[in-house]
Amino acid sequence: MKEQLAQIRTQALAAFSSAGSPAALEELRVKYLGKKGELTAVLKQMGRLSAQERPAMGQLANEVRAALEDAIRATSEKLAQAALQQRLKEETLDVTIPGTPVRQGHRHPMYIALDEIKDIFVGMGFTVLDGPEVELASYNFDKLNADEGHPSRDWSDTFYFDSDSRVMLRSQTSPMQVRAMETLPLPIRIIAPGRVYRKDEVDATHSPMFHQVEGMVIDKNVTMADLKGTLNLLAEQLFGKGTVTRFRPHHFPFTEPSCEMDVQCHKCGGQGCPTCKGEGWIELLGAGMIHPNVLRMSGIDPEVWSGWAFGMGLERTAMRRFKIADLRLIFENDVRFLEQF
Ligand code: 2NM
Repeated sequence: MKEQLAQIRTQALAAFSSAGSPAALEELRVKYLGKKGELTAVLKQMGRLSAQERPAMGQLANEVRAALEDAIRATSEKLAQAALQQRLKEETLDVTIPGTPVRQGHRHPMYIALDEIKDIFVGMGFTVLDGPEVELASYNFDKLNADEGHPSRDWSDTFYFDSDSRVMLRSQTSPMQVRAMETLPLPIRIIAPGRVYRKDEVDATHSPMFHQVEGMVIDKNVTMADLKGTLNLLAEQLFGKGTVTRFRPHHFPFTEPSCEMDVQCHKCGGQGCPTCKGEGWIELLGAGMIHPNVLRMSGIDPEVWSGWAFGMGLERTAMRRFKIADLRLIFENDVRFLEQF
């Protein structure tokens, strides 16, 4: 029995010290110290010993047990330490490694131009209005004096939602002007920038969605002179002092008289070049004195009040402002392009 105990001790200690994991160690603990373990089996034989032999053998057995338990505790600690070191090694975080740069976007040049336009008009006492892009045809056409047969009402030009042509994507921001006339107290000075939609194919100068800024003034004794003075100021503040403009007669259903305003070509100074297609002038906006019918339909007495209005394409204005050659650059949103402004 003595030899048995010595053998168990030697074998167990050797086994414990080579255990590679806590699980393996636990298996060994059960193998030697468990209920059906090898040491336990020896202890069960103690009953067969004589009364003289028993105390010494009992002491020896207890010593072996204590030695095994100590060894298990030590090995368990050693394994835990090793596991911790391994985890620390795996989870090493080098805080000195440079981070992945986050690519910054850039404000779109068209919105830079719009901010400038807003500032110019706000400086003259105008309010900036926002409105729905899904509009009633009555606001987009009827109340703007565009009669039933007007070509822009055609299905091939306008995005309608219903077969009765009553609800549509606005084709201009003028419906906002009508809403302003119906709701705001007079006098009115507003601009209405925003998206508008027309059934156009994409090319160098067209897109089915583009941006407009429209504006209007309604007060007593407002004349064409106010229109010209204000729009000349817009051109000078947007394109620089000394910018030359001209007004040509035109026709719109919602204004009478109507005109278009050109700015002299910045590239050639009016001589004619590829930028202005040999014209010397570049068209900037349409404008006119608000038609008495339009005022009347919105409940404003044209005998007392008069007003002027204008509409301009924002993409083309931004292209002129920043000398951008192709409309598609405006819509592509390539950051390398945007960053140049
Ligand atoms: C343009 C040209 C001329 C315009 C007119 C109105 C309203 F509502 F007051 F009648 N809003 N916008 C207008 C006038 C728009 O765009 C080329």
